[in-house]
Amino acid sequence: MMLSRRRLMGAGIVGAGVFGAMPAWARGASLTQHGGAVRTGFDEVSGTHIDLTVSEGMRVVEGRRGHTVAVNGSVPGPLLRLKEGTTVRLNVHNALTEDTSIHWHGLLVPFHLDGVPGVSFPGISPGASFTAEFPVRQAGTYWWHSHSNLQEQAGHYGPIVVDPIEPDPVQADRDYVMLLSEFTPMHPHAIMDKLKKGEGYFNYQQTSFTDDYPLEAGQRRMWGRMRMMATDILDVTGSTYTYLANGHGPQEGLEYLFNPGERVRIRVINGSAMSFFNVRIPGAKIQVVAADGLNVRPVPVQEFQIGTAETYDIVVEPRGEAMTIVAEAMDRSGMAVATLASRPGARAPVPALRDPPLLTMADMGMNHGGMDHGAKGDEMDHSQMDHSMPAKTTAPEPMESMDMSGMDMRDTSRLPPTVEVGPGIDMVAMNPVDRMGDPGIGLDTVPHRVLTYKDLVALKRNDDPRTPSRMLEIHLTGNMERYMWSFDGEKYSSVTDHPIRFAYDERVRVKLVNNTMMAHPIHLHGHFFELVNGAPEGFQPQKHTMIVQPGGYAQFDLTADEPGDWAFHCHLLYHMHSGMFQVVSVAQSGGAAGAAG
Ligand SMILES: [Cu+2]
Repeated sequence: MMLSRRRLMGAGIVGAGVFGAMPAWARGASLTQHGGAVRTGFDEVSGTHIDLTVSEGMRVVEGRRGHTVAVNGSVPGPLLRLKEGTTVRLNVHNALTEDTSIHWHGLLVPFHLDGVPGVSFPGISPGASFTAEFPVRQAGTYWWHSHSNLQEQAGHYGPIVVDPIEPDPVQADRDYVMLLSEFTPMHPHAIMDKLKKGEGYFNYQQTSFTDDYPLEAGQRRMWGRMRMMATDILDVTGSTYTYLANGHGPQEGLEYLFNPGERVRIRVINGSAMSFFNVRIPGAKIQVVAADGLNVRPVPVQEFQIGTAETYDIVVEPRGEAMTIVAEAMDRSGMAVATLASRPGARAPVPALRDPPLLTMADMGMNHGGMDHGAKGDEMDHSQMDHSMPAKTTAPEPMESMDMSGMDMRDTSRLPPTVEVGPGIDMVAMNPVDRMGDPGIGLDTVPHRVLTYKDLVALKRNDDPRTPSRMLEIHLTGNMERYMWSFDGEKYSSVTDHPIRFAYDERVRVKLVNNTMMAHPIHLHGHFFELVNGAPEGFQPQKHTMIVQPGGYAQFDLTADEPGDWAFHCHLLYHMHSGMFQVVSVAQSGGAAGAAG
């Protein structure tokens, strides 16, 4: 049965009555002045000439009201539906009272159209417009978002789907987008201030004398001595965030319709500012068919973690009347929810949040011999906690038997000379290991199959068979207490930058060493890189964003064949804003590097 994708993409939008009126945003006016409300969910815009208007307004999510930045009057903004092989002209109009920008996340574009103020263009002034016209060179699932200030947190983002020229290897009867994000009534700058003032401000799961975490006295003393917290999983949590699926809170009933026996494709996009999600559909088998827009050999899993800015396409064959899609925040402080429904209004049970995970020795970069992942049962009595699954084990690796006295988490002599040692570094991973096979924080002991980067294999052979000619090692560094984040100890500022330089068409292996205890989703603009994940030669999966697990390292191979200056940064918004950002400068063919500085 051929179904209208346009209609289906918008399924689940509430308050559809608003669509009829000519909204204020269509005239480029501020929603605030007109007293208009920002709509939830998105329309679709397609064709070769597309207009996007950025404006502000108020938005209510599950009874909580907040200032928001909307595009074409909705949060998320409209789905850009593009066609591979066409040339698209995107006009961005700024109806805000401050500068704005749009970055086309994952799309291969000339660098001056990439939408990063201060790197590739000056930004779009209030009242001004910017046009990006470029050939669409790829197919797949991507997204767009502001790269100005902290606008992304306030709602300035939306999905991109590019239809392929050639027949799609992924066959499905239904094709949906599930864009994950967060809502907070708090102003993004207020969040930034709170993060600067006190570590763990949003962490309501801190360890204390009266908690019931499975930590023993010795372990508690160890964490205390290091002035670190085993529950420091996400910086901003469900204490202020409502987690959203296509702009809908978990009570707001986003649903995707299906007929029994159909194959349903869901394009899962993590368009959040600060959240990692664990996605599962209890009772369903999930096949991961694409990562960051590019096809992979289908991987059957029951759960996967999606870092901020990553995308995964999945295929499911839902059974029964309804199935719940759960996107649980990595720290399990909340979830986004949607339903696969065989008829409107059909619902399946929503599982309770699982126990909050704890960081482990591996997350501190302390790899010790004989560490046996997943072998330790959790015999603690968690009767105080809300259990969704019996015998769930989120217990940390046993530490009580270890002699902690020889461990110095701040031994900066372990860092290479390329790292600038200063107050911006409060931790050094002692023995970082390749954590490509890691399913992500809190998922190493779940009793079902979870995706890891090692499962990903490109569907098509990669273009560039060359062995990298050099290795570039970059350290992810930070000071949690001061909320400072950096690459190689150097907080980014436009005044002091010296970009990472690549020769044109150079093939480089980049090793990212994470000296912090947080997972960072690192994004390179303008390119795809190949994960060094042990995939068969020529079939390393290509991505634009890669999670580097805490205390570990991850590697990618890059062919630097897109000349110009490109942003390279952690995609956690407040990490980027606090300095975990750098410019990558790729030289013109046969010329000097593009950067001026
Ligand atoms: Cu980060």
